[in-house]
Amino acid sequence: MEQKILKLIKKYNKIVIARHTGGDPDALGSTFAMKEIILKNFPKKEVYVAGTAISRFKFFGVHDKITDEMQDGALLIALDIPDIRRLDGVDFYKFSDVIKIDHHPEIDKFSNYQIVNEDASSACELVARFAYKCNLKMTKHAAECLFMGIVADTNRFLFGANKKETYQTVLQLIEKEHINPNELYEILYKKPMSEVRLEGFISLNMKVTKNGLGYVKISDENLKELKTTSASVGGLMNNYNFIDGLICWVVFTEDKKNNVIRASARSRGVKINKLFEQYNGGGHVYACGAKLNSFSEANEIIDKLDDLCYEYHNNDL
Ligand SMILES: [Mn+2]
Repeated sequence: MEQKILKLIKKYNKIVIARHTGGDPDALGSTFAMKEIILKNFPKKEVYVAGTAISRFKFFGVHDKITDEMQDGALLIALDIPDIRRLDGVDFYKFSDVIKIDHHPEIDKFSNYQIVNEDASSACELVARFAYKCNLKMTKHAAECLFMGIVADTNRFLFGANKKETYQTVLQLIEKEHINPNELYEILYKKPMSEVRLEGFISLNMKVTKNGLGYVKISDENLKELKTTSASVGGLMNNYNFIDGLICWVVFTEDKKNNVIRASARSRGVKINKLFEQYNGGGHVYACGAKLNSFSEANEIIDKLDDLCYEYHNNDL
């Protein structure tokens, strides 16, 4: 498949690379690295990166404003995205061909040229493996982007920590591209005090059911007091892992600007993606999100997640 994908990339002069809405380091890292790799190897191509800019992650690169002209008859490379609906900044139906490289459970099969590997740590790992397998030249900055995506999606090698392919990929990035992980960690993990206080708020206010579900609701008023926004919650979710008695945790945050309640959930064993798909959301088996209409929908999710936790314990015993 790698060779087929490379052939398709070679065929097109105009290429747009896109990822899921709410860009995270894996989504940003994979798209910008892919752009640089293509340009390094095929400098004459026009390559654009779609998506809303994420101010915190300027390091990765500058997004392009995608016009009809850029999309018409062009090749779309969709990275870190399992469904058409959540593609950020492109009109899927304008493109002539689509390549998909992703590590989420598949939702839409929208490409015949795809690498979908749920066992991979990240889209960045898959892009790195693709590049090395095809003997493509890499840039140092592309390697840095890829490293950061792997680090972020594995939460510094906590998730999927037994997979040797992830370490092999990182070793290649360090050996061949001479990246310096220490410098990159600062870009990923330096955070404002307001975020630390938000983390404290979640810790203090998390209610835990006897089935091991933790949940917190954060109102707009709370966010104002904490001098932060609903967008900050997602990045903190992984911090509640490895807590005794907690197997699933969910945070609901009021997003007044968009008039939704953002739900973000993580799990250490209970499969939660199907439930979130029912609420117009989704994600990974153990890491999901959704945008809800109200806190009463949040209460429904709390009840259903608690049931899942109950079932999980009782199947396990
Ligand atoms: Mn990812």
